[in-house]
Amino acid sequence: MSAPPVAGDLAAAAIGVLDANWTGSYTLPATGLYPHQWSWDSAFIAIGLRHVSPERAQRELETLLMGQWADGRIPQIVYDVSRDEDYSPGASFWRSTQIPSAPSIPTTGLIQPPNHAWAAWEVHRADPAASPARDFLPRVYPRLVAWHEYLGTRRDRGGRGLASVVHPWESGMDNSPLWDKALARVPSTPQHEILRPDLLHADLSERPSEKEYGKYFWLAEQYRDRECDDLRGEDSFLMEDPTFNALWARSELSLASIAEAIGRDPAPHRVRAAELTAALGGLYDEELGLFVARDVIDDTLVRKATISGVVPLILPGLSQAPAVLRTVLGPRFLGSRPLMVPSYDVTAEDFQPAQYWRGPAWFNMTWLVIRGLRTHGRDAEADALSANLRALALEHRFPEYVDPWTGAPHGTRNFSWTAALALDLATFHGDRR
Ligand code: 2M8
Repeated sequence: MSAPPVAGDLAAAAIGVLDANWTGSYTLPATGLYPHQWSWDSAFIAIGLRHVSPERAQRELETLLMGQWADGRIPQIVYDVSRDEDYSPGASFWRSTQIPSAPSIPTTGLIQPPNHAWAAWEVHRADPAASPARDFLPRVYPRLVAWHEYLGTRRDRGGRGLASVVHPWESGMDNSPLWDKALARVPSTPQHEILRPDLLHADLSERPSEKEYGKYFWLAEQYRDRECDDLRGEDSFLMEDPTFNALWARSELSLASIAEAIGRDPAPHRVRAAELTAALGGLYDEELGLFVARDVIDDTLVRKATISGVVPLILPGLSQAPAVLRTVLGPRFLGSRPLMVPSYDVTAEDFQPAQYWRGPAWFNMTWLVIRGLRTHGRDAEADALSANLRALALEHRFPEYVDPWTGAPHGTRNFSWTAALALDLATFHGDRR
């Protein structure tokens, strides 16, 4: 099956970015700021790449899976050691190859949100004839099952059937206001020198602060020093995040489809998806009308309205969907008439329209909200967001994130998931299902 036609200029420009960032076996998130392979970036990238070359999209995911650990975890970053000076913390910080359960390729010990099985299924669907020829699904299925098993066995630290993240980086939303209270307990004095090569590529005002970086390094050191073993040592940061767990549930539904396609039993995956969807109810905040994070260490809910709390809309059969739809369309988010979905409640006192995960609109999160709106029959709103996302991506050279109202670009440019997801929305079967 050949890829469907996509809107001319945008498709050409997006493919240009993906080609420029392609290393031959995976795609860099951005050539300067992010010089290695990132986990959830690669899954979003594969969702766009499938329209250009399903084989390349398969390769993207399979290269990432080469970094999988024996315990099933898919690491946050798979390092290119030739560029170890260009990003910190690098391979020399993690020393993962000295850990028995880690692979021979250097990686971080942390993880990122589990959108991979969802991406694998979308990649397969883009070319259902060629995919079996390469045995794509039978090859990735056991690895994706092991990944989800890792989450279920090693990361259900709260005992409520949800996975916890042990570091803000694991959420993908590094300095989200959801982590502020928990981070207040974390020292900002790591042993390791805090290097900031990221500041060569983005202004400090658009990146986490020095103090936040101190805490990130401190937490990373603690985890590294216990050989990234989840079952030993104490956690200083342990949070249940709505988007992380919603992506896990969505990916379980995709694992069910994959299982069915290769003659395996889909039922356990459907059961787990339903259990996760039900368990998310424990993060629901009735008053705010969305999901919030739980601090597992002091067993409190962090009652802040962030985009993470509306992403569970990607789940069919979400009982809270009517209220969450009202919230995302209301004054805290789309009711303020932004061009894309702000990452944080625009009515909050500490909302910042240009500061990383504390207000700006992100292309991956807006793409997830578009999918959520379509899942619950809100096509008109999804169409409007999709049009804005595509226009802003092209106009500003595929920025990392934008001011929600003006669309002013921030962070790095020629950012891969922005290109991939804009490309996905520009294709017929990317935006409508
Ligand atoms: C950002 O996170 C990295 C650490 O993983 C960083 O700030 O250096 C986040 O936006 C994250 O979601 C993303 O996966 C990563 C690479 O694009 O960059």
